[in-house]
Amino acid sequence: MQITDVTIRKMKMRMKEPFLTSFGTMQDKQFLLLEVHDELGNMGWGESVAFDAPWYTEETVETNLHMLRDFLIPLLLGKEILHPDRVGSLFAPIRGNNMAKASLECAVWDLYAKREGIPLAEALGGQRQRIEVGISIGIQKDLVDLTDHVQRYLEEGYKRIKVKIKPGAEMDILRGLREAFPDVPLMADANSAYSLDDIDLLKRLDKFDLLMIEQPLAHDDIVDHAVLQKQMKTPICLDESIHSLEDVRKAVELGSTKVINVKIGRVGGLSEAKRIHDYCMEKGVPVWCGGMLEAGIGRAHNIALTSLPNFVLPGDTAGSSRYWEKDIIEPEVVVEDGYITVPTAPGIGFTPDLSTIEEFTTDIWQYR
Ligand code: OSB
Ligand code: MG
Repeated sequence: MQITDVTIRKMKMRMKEPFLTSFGTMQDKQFLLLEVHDELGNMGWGESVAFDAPWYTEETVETNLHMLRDFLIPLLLGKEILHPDRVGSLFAPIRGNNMAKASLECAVWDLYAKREGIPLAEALGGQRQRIEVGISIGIQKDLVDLTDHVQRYLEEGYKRIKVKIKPGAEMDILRGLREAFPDVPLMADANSAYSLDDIDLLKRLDKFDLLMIEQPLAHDDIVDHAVLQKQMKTPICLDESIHSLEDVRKAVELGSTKVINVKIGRVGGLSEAKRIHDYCMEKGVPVWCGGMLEAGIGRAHNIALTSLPNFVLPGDTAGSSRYWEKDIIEPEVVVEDGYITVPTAPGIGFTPDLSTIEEFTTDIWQYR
């Protein structure tokens, strides 16, 4: 197949509720949507998960635009592509910028699956008909508010609760939640807010019987996490530190992590995500699919990936209504009894809702 043209849309969508983490607050979400076409008139969609500001990784909406326009799209246009797994090698001369690469690679995967007439999940080797989902709850005003949120999401069926923590806002929160919900699968995500100076405090979190603690230490560390893991019972899960299969291999060999949060954008695309999945499965390391507050297109790619067999823990891919008044796909992503049904239509299996997409588009560029 050949990619003959690419459209980039800059989008702005307001989330129903602001999302607070140890690194900041998000509510008005700006992101890029990509549409690729082939020589036969097929179409594929991708969504960049880069945020406005470089507080999660160094990429932003603007750096993605620059990379796509000046490097990645020119490398892709007009090339004969036998399989989406080959897109990564076309991008190999460009260092880093994984979210930009992933947005385009995911669009090629969608297009490829549509061309083959099969669901994206099947194209990736997925086997599940439905996936189990959890929810990630941002930092709230107080414990009462947080407890209300947890209660509501449990009633909606979510299978696992993740809460954000930061220094000084962890002990009381986790103790309070454990008292209110003694048996709920619970985990905490620190988004790199601690250091080894906090090791005594982190060790005391063991008593809350958490499923795991996500990225407690620096965003670029795998060495200190190994030191911490040796002294903590709670499994450490790496998020920010993982950008490739090589990162996973080193972290697993060092003993820095017992669980991997796979985010398609952070690792540069679905092909690398699948390689990480396969390696972890062989090593007996469970994985789950993280989230980046995606709109429907990104969410659809996450669902397809999560259908692979070693995604054995509930991911952060919540239903559309958790984030948006109106999502950009039809039908919207629905969570029932804690599960999302993996679509069976070709490609991502959801239809982009063009009028809603237009409503939230603030800029548009075309390349051919
Ligand atoms: O660390 O997993 C994270 C949101 C934005 C940036 C980083 C993270 C998150 C989440 C929310 O935890 C996941 C989601 O609901 O999409
Ligand atoms: Mg995280």
